[in-house]
Amino acid sequence: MTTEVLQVIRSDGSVQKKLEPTLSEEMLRKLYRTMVQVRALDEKGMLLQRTGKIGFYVPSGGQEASQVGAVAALDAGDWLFPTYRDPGMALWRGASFREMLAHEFGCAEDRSKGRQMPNHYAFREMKYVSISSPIATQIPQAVGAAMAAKYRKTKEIVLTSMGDGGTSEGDFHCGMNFAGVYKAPIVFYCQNNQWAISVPLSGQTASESISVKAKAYGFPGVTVDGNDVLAVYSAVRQAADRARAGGGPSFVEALTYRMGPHSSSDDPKRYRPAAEEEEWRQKDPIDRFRNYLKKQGIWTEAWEKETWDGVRADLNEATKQVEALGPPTISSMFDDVWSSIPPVLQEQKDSLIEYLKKGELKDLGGAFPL
Ligand SMILES: Cc1ncc(C[n+]2csc(CCOP(=O)(O)OP(=O)(O)O)c2C)c(N)n1
Ligand SMILES: [Mg+2]
Repeated sequence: MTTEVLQVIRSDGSVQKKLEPTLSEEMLRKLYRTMVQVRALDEKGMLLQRTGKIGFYVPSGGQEASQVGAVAALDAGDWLFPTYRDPGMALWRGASFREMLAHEFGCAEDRSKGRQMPNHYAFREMKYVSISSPIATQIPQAVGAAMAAKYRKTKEIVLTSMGDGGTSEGDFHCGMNFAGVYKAPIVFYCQNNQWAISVPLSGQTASESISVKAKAYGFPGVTVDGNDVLAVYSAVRQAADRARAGGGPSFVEALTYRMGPHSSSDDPKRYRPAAEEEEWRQKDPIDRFRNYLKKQGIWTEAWEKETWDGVRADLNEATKQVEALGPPTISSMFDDVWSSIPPVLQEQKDSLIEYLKKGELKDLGGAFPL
């Protein structure tokens, strides 16, 4: 038996009519623009890292449809427990490049004050919960948040995202089991990008698919073409509706590909065949959606140019602004842990400030040491 893969947009842009969601032209344009934003942010992020301006970057090119299609299917008040490869979920909900780059630089305007790893965004007002570095630890947290929403009868639901590698963690199985038993209003969303750093999918699981694992926990699982933004949208929408209606959890697996390296510290040429990368380049999610928009009569060459030019101009402007901000104050490392600072720490803070006043410690560079 093999798992069926849901697809709405065929590779030439034609559509499986009976599966096509009804979306406004404005929504379709926003989906495309956000996917372009993700791709452009990637270009900028890698460039900034390679020129030594930021220490580290996690690209997500190839997974634009997976990120954006999923978040677009939720209500604005639903909770997100994402991974480091989900910047598109924040962009969809209105994060600005300035906020995102401030975080990458770990600069004075970074909401995490340079204390988190780059790409570990957090946007409280968007219910985009701070990324957890240890993979899959966000899953039990997300189930807990879903249970809280259920007890409070808020009608909010939760989506937690994970990679294929994340599904081998104990936290994945623990979260899935608990959610199944207690009918938590949650969508488990796996972006199966075929690799967990250098470990291929075949080294991750002997199951016929990842979505089939949901069956063992007593709820439905589907696999979709993750490079097809409308297929992702439809599957997540269905899962979200079910959760909101009290039907409990669902699992959605999006088949996609990490087109770039795992991070700026990785070189995939050392472990994966160029032919495989080429094969997936042919399935580029932005090209696929563009073909669809062309067939719908929405896309024009002028709009394409305007979209890319606008996004790149925004990014360049945000980069300039953020570069001028400088790092957080050194003494800010004493903030936010205690509601009132204990005497022993106050003493250390005072003595550090005294030391800094002497001017011997001038420039820490502000760079992440990786
Ligand atoms: C518990 C834990 N083990 C190992 C790591 C190191 N690590 C970081 S990312 C990663 C691979 C994750 O792969 P996957 O879940 O498929 O997500 P992807 O990076 O492909 O999006 C590993 C092993 C970690 N961060 N946390
Ligand atoms: Mg992976």
